[in-house]
Amino acid sequence: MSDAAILPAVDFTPWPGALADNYRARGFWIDRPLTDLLGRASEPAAAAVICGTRKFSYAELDKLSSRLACVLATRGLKRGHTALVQLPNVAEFYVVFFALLKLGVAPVNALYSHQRLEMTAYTEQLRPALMIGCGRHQLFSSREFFCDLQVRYPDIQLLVLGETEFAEDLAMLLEGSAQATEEHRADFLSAGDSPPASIAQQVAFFQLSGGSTGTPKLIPRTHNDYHYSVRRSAEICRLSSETRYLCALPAAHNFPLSSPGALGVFHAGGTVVLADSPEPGHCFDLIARHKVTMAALVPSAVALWLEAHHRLSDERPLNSLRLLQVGGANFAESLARRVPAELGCQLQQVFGMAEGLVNYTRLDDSEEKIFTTQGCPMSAADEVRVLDEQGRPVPDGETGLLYTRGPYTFRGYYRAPEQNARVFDRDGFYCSGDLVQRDAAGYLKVVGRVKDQINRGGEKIAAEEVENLLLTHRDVQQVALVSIPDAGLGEKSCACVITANAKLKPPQLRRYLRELGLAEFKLPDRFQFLRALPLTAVGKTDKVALRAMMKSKMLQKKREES
Ligand code: OOB
Repeated sequence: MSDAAILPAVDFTPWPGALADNYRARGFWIDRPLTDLLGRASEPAAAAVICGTRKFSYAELDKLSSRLACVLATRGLKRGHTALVQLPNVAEFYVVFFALLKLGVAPVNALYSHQRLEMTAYTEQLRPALMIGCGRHQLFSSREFFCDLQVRYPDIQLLVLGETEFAEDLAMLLEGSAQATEEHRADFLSAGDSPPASIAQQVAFFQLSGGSTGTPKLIPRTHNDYHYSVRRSAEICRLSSETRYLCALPAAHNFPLSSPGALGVFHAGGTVVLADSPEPGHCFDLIARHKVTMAALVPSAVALWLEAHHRLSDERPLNSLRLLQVGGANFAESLARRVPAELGCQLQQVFGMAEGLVNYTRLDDSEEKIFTTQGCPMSAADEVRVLDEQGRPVPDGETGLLYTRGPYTFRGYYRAPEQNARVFDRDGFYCSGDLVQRDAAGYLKVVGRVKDQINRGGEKIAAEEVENLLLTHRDVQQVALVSIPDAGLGEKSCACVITANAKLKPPQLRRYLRELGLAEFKLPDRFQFLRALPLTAVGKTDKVALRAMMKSKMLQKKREES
């Protein structure tokens, strides 16, 4: 790869020079591209990914991603471009991811649950040169969605994978590209290549923010920062070539991608076993069949696993499972205690964010630490401040807002100066909006949040995004979206609506949002019609009071029902 080819790059907010030097001097940033992670397996024939009945070795994953990089290069894709990708949990997700990394095209990996509205918003922000979808998804089962987009963005190209009418079959697409791959060798990186260090300082891809604003935000992640977080996570979780990791959460999410996730497993030379969903019957079967040693779940899925496991007679499908990671949302201590006792494996709590900072309980921590905290930062270079509303540090054990900066915590959302001014302080610390307590050893407990977000079983919903959409309905005068407690998911969403139309009913509003193209998980679980919204002293909607009102209404309803 020549130096001239690396000049174009996606813009992002870099780390200040002194910090970057520090991270490099301490060996956190090693100036290697993420494509490196694929090339490390000492056994190229070993299984990298198992997807249904298909098995892909490291050598195959490398070869297929190089060939796809070549096909895309012949279609005009090149370094500095971006791509919007939406694939379910299939091996092609990793083939595409590495192909784009090799080419220097920075992807956003949208969730499979995202619909027209989210995909359009990402397109508007990113202006991708390429969109990759799955023919099984509603959006890509016909050309309609893409043709609409093309009117506004005529240069965007489309690649739909799968076996439907409009889709291209990946195997066929790559067949015959072997010769061309050799010819285009100079256009892309191969696993194990040693490109100029400047590549590693660039944006590799974008993570999605859970968000608390009207539009979803993109998080640029550089090769250096992500490579480090993957290596360090793999070390903390003691991954090896023996690791067989069940990926049952959406593959694009930061947790199953890098904490240590599939990339950590590739780094260690182990095997990723893909599952469509965390549904226990399906997962237990995969665990038993492929002797899975490790899995990552959100708390609501753990509850389902415990329940399903309890119902088994004397089968022991989880025999091979050594470690269960749980993160993404508040995990009740009572459930945490049941994991080792009932599932027979070790528990690790993970408190992380797509923006960067990830905390882990360590494998040799006391049970008390593992059951009652969400771990401590993975890196010695992670700086965490717990501050009160005036920005003053709070004493250990007291509740405050989490601020952080470090070698893998981003420095700014993509092209969002206003939001960046709100969430970063003068020292470049990012405020995650979480309320935490820190103990003397640096372990954190997550006790609440100030960000206007609903955490629905680990899936994040920005209240403002749904509120803004509901306000476009002609019968909605005012609206506030708040969380309500839910036994299964931890939280669900409730839209409190003021309307003059006494005939307005929840199904109409739900249908309205669905027709706007909003992802299903963001549709309010409940609608509550009110005469007025409670206000704070400064006249803003008092969501604390509203949440309390909704909670008591629900309790009352439950009492009436029983
Ligand atoms: C993970 O990432 P995101 O970006 O989907 O969500 C981050 C937010 C955190 O700010 C916090 O509000 C919440 O999700 N969260 C937790 C938690 N882990 C995340 N709240 C309570 N307890 C936990 N253990 O969710 C994520 C990214 C990497 C690894 C793990 C989770």
